[in-house]
Amino acid sequence: MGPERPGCGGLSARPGAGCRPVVALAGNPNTGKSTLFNVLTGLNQHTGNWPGKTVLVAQGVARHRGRPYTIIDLPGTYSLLAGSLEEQVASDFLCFGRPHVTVVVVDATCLERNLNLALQVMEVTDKVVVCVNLIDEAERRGYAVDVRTLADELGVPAVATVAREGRGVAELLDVVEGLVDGTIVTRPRRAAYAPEVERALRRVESRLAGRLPPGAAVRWLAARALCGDQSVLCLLAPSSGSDETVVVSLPTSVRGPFTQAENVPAEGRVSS
Ligand SMILES: Nc1nc2c(ncn2[C@@H]2O[C@H](COP(=O)(O)OP(=O)(O)OP(=O)(O)O)[C@@H](O)[C@H]2O)c(=O)[nH]1
Ligand SMILES: [Mg+2]
Repeated sequence: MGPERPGCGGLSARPGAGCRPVVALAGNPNTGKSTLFNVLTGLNQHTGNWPGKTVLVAQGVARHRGRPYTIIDLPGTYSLLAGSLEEQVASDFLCFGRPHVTVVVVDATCLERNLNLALQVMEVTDKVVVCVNLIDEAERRGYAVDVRTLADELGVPAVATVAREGRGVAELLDVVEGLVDGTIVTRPRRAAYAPEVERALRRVESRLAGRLPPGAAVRWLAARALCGDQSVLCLLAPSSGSDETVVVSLPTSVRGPFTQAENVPAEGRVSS
């Protein structure tokens, strides 16, 4: 990992967290993450700046069936393809911090927009549960959300909640426990890319593999590199003595599946 890419920094999930499982709350802005966080932790939290950044991240402890969990309230983000500082922090934590479980909090009243992030998180990790929050608001508007079918379609558990009233939170924690213990096994639905994209991904993955900590989200980071994400491309910086140069680029026509971000350059040139 490059020095400017601290990953999870002081909020490291695995090292230093003892045996307490780490659970990240991710989601679009305003989906009820902090409300859920407060219910889970009983406001037993502290907030701190992301190392080297000005993004506030709250961290607290939840207990379920006598077992403690570290809960991380990530900043609201529409995408893991880092555009804003918040997106970068959330993406870095999920890619490098490797929480044991990621809860993607989605707004039941606008599922379609929210599921974009859920699908991206499912590219990074298979330890995912979708928390369909604001169910009360959806019901008030006459929407019925079929959480079971949603879970079947996504290949990961989905739980309906009303975080503001604590509804569904115990069930959510049961699922988190099952994911941590491995009694719940997911099969995240993942994007199938065109053959040329898959070939490019494999090529970048193999170059990234030896430069990342074990368990890092290599495929997702390779996708970010193909989108021209400089922070990932810098991980492919030349090893000393190497003068080999690799051009990582994709035609615009095949970059669509990866990103809708406007600030992603058309191609990234890296040395490796
Ligand atoms: N009706 C209803 N309102 C909720 C629910 N959960 C949260 N809210 C409300 O939704 C608003 C946003 O909640 P937050 O917890 O701040 O949302 P957030 O995801 O942390 O927002 P950001 O940190 O900006 O990304 C607040 O007014 C909450 O009271 C819910 O289940 N039902
Ligand atoms: Mg919040």
